[in-house]
Amino acid sequence: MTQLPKAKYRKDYQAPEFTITDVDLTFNLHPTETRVVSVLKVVRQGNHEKPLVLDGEQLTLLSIKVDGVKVPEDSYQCDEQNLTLDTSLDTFTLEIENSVNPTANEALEGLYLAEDTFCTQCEAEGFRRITYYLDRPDVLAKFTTTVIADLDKFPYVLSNGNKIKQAELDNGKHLATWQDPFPKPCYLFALVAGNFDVLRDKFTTREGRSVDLELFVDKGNLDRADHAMLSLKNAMKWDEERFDLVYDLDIYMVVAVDFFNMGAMENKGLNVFNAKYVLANPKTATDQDFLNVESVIGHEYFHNWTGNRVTCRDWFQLSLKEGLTVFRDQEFSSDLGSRAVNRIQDVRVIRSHQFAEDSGPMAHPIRPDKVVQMNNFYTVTVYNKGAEVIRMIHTLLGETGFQKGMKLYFERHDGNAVTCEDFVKAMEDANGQDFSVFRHWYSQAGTPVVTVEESYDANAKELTLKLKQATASTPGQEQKVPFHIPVKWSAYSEKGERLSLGNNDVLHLKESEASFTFENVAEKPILSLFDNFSAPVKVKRNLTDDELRVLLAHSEDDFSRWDAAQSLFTRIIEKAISNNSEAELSVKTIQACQNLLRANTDPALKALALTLPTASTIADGYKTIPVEAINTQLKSLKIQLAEALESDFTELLNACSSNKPYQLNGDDIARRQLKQICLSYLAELGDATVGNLKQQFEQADNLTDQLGALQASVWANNSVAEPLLNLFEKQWQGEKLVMDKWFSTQALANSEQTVERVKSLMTHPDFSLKNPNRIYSLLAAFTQNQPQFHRADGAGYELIGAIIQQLNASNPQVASRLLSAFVSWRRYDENRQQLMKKQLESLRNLPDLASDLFEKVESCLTE
Ligand code: B3K
Ligand code: ZN
Repeated sequence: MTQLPKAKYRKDYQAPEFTITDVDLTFNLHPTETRVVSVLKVVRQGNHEKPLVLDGEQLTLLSIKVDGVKVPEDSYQCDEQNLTLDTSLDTFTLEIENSVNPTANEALEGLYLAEDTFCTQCEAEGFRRITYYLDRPDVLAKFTTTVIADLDKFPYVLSNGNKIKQAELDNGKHLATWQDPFPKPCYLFALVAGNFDVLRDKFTTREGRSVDLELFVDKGNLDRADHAMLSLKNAMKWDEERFDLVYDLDIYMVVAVDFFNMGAMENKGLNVFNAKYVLANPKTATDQDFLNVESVIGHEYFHNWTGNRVTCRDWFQLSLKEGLTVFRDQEFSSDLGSRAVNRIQDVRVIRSHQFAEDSGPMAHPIRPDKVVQMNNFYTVTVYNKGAEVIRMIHTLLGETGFQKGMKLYFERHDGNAVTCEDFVKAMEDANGQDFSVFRHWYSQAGTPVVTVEESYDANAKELTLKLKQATASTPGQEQKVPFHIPVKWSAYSEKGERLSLGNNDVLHLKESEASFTFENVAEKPILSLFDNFSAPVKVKRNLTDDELRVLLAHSEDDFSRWDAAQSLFTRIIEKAISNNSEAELSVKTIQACQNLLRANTDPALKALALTLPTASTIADGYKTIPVEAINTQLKSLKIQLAEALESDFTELLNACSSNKPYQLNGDDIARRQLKQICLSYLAELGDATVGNLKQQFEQADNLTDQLGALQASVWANNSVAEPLLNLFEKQWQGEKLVMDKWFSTQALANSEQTVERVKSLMTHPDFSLKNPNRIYSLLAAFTQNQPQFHRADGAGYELIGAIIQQLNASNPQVASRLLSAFVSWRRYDENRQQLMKKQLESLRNLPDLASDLFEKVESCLTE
């Protein structure tokens, strides 16, 4: 690092001085010296005679020509970040030749070669590692791309758009030329070259146009590609039906690769996917994997309109495409599967991860104001809280109003690079609404806390509800103004009958405090508030346990039923921690759980309601996180529930186990999920369940059941754990994606041996520090193991700290993800704080600290 990385501010946005209208790229692929020739049509936008400043990093410049004439060396400057060309021309053709080294590229950003596949990743700012360019999303150009490669090793050479030419060349090479008719920013550029098996299909749009669908997978993996293809066709159809959006090219390609930093990438017409979000068959993928494939395939497809056709003006606007597209993929999964289950899982992500981000030193609004390294802002805040904000707009406008807003948004902005403000404005204008208070969700970070006070006047038959909101300060935002918080509600009698108190089912809290009065209320009602998690807030409210049990049994909102169970469990744990006593499970709560298990309710909802809150969700309620106490109490509560409900669990386990062959459908998924919960409770009762676990492991015809038995036994420290781990390893060695689950299962075990075990697993033949999936499955999983990562002797911190140092040089993006585990360091006790701080400080002292890590370390250590 020659200079310290610098922050960029949203307020400093300036339109580009130049734009590029057409790009003609030629790649001569070579493992260590790929040549890139780029011919750009450049047009001046500003009035002044400013130089043209292109972005470029880690490139070797070979030549530069303007309008066909070589530029003399004194007319341009080239440093580590920019190529600056002095010119007074307003329109000209710029031809640049440079080379890159794809083999040396372990950061997996730009053009890289990994396991015999050339692949690119350009979002956010990776295109500048391919060639010199205006690497910003508000420069939209038409791309034509020619790729030349060895025919033998790389029979498929792909890029965006339609293939307009292909030819065999001398010396064993071949070429293909691709043309993308839609102007796009360079972050949507993609190139792939390799040898694949291809699954082909077609989709006919509602206009009757036929689209070729091609799915490229590693040789031998065709039997794992069907589900992704089916999901793609479902997504295309769903987007037509629900959002009135039709696909626009004649071909849609998806390539699955093994080396990828994230989940997938929505490059125009050529998605690149992490193989774990494509490959799935019952033996090698769990039910959750199948659902993830559907959701990520959907997500990337939906970007074609929300992201690609209408893109972001600058990277501060990332949530414009990500929040909206997550909302769309959530709705897709909910329309195709169980709405309640999807909603609950989405809320779990917010509560376990987003709330923590909002209360730490990296807290940022869904539209950040300040960024050092953009890759650090692909966060649960921008994505998932961003989707919650879109969902609130949907709640305010209803489906019809929301779709009216979407229509206007596309009418106004198709083909442009725009801002979050443009989106909100379209929603407002299409519906004649005023969102001035609502906009604060875009500008303010932090999680609002809503305090609820209720009073019932039996004489006047009046219920008064007083709501207050407050949001703690976050870095750079001392004072907060009130948010517009939609509060969806329903009301019940003590017996659980639904009461109707007026016809408005959403209250609007727009000030720091507001009162709502309900008249003609015959008896004191139990209000179910924030039904369907209608706003991403924390709620402080004094419901009695009896009232919570009524909501658990009777709320018509499945989310609220689940939430009531979570509140009951959280209370038990918090009480035990504050009294320094054992968790106390009351007879009435046992009864309530038993009633739920015996009720005629969706088995998946039963499973979710009986899943205890995560350690990180509980931790969120504390200023200083009591690591040991949380985990001791969670364990004790789990054992007590297992003992109290043993016969119900056993009965349900048997009822849910079937001899029918595996099928992927909602009912069977739900049944397997409930079975797994029963098994995980029963496993806590010691070796009594050994038979069940071993039996299920051995007889399973699918990975969901097999892995379920393995996890239950390992996490309950059962005596069959080691034998099953060995069997699993023997069966799946070499199957990388399956072995990832074997790594995670061990990394998540709450055992004093886990740190040592993780260290020794790093030498396993299936592990590699070069592959992000392996790092996530073993090391990132380990950081989620609260008691073991946060071991009081610091062994967990040392292990991960050392890995981050190592990855700083090779793959800073992945290193930065691991660093997230240290970001909340001030929330721990003094001893742990010192140990975590030590790791942060030694990172800060690294001579070549990557900007990704620099940004997080600095914000962590700032007083
Ligand atoms: N847009 C990509 C994420 C790119 C991340 C760059 N560090 C995937 C997605 O959200 O669809
Ligand atoms: Zn996305």
